[in-house]
Amino acid sequence: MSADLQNRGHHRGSSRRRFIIGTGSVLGAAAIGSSNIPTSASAAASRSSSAVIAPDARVPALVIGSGYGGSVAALRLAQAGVDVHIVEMGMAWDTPGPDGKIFANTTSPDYRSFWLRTRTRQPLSNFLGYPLDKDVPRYTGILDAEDMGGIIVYQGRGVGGGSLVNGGMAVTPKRENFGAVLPSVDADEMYDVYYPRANTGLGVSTIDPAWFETAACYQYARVGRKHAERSGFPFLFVPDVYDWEYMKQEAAGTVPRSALAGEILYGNNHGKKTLQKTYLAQARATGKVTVSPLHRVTTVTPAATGGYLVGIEQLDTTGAVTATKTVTADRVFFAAGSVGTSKLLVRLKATGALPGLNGEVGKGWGDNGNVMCGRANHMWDPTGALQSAIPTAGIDNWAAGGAFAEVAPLPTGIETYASFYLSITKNPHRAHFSWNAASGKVELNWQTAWKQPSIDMARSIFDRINAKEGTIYRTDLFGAYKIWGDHLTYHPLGGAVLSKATDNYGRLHGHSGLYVIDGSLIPGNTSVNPFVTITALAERNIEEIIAADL
Ligand code: FAE
Repeated sequence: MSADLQNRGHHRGSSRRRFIIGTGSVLGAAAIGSSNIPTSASAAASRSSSAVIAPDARVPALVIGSGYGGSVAALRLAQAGVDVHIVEMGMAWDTPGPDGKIFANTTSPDYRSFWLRTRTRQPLSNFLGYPLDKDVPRYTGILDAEDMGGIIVYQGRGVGGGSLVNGGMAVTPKRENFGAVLPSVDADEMYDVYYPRANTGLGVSTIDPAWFETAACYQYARVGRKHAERSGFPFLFVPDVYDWEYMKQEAAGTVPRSALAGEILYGNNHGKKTLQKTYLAQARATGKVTVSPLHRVTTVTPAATGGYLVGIEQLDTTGAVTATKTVTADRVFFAAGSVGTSKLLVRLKATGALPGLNGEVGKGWGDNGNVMCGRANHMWDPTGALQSAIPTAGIDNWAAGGAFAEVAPLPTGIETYASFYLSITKNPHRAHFSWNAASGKVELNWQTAWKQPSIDMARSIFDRINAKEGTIYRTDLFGAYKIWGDHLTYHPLGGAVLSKATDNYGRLHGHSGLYVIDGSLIPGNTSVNPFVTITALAERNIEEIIAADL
């Protein structure tokens, strides 16, 4: 064995020991967390500033879900003078837990971290051969790892939807790719008006390039750039909604750390401009928007008196139903996310609650081609013990190889010598949702083998980098000897595709006054991270709906 390799082995060994010690404290933290759930189950939720919906309310506009689509709809309707009520199945996330923080850290998941699970289902399930998942108390936590049979779909739960848990990477697709993303939409309009409007509304900006060059917390991204460029791949800065000035202060030690404390998957306590701080704050400021957290829509059906009867379950923080309500809404906006909206619509059509919906409902679902992998670097290429949880860089091989890869952090707090990537790929497979009357559930026909094209496309980048650098894939992040994180997606898209299940502005066919305004409109792929496109499309559609329908 060469001296280098021996050194490397020694380093890995000590890393491993430190990591295990770290994991011990993580387990400890989880145990403390479990005994510290607020004793009154709904205490945290009920302290929300929201006035929950009355059991017999009648509202002009009801929005199901408070993610990107729902927040845009609520703000623009309110600005047009319409009273809006948002029904959100997750918590308000506006009240600190016993540790004084609203959100749990990525390295120490606790009761706040997962939606109604008794064991964590972490996207990176293993490290150095050791499984990382652990028991947690069942709670209406922030991240849902929804098992759709063949694929785990990660989604945010709470007021703010996916903006609560995502990396904030705010990417506008390249214009030449837009025709494949939303074929029925006028690209000029999107790039001249709605993408700029969405970027402004979301508070998108790019890292200061000079700071990037010197910040210790982006050593991992600089290593990612070096490897990409040495293999001839275009490298680009990716905009984000994180407050970069705040991050500089985190690095300087003058404010509490959030991105630099590894906060991301289970929420950021500072710094990230979630929808709570942007669209939803503006919406509430109109005085015309109210929100019911821990309220889940179960049915929508035409009301005899006009409009729609909306069945709602009120939940406590164990997930138990504490009340049921039936309210009436003149118009209903489905913004429950790709999976949430698709599941509702497929069930409502199949059970006869909304018989007029067409046969396109539930179709055209894709995973945005998500696949993850890690690479093991040489010991002269450390990626840094301190890693900002907010990614800021990407490798673009879309045109040549069908892959766009985020250079992602591994914020473990120790030097791992690992480079980690989430690739978005041009995966051609599309699944559909269908109603299983026997189980009373909506199912997705995704097949695990459908990830192979994504792996092949991601390899168009990483095989080349590994060959050039003389490095190998990590095999310890997703199980024992498993290279690819091909069991999941962060980017569910489709299920109520624009111009198919709806008209070209999201009006559902078959029932007037019902709209889809979230990621389910987009047929499975955006070529980059999706929320800017979801937001821009929602801006476009709501403008037309307000002008023509209200
Ligand atoms: P979403 O934001 O999912 O909002 C739907 C809301 O509806 C949720 O709050 C649900 O709790 C709620 N809901 C569902 N069903 C019901 C019901 N029956 N009744 C009441 N409420 C309901 O939908 N995208 C990027 O562009 N950049 C990133 O860096 C990025 N990173 C990500 C990281 C992670 C870990 C995850 C999970 C996602 C990430 N995404 C990212 C994806 C992005 O968050 C996602 O595309 C959007 O949030 C989808 O927006 P929608 O409005 O469609």
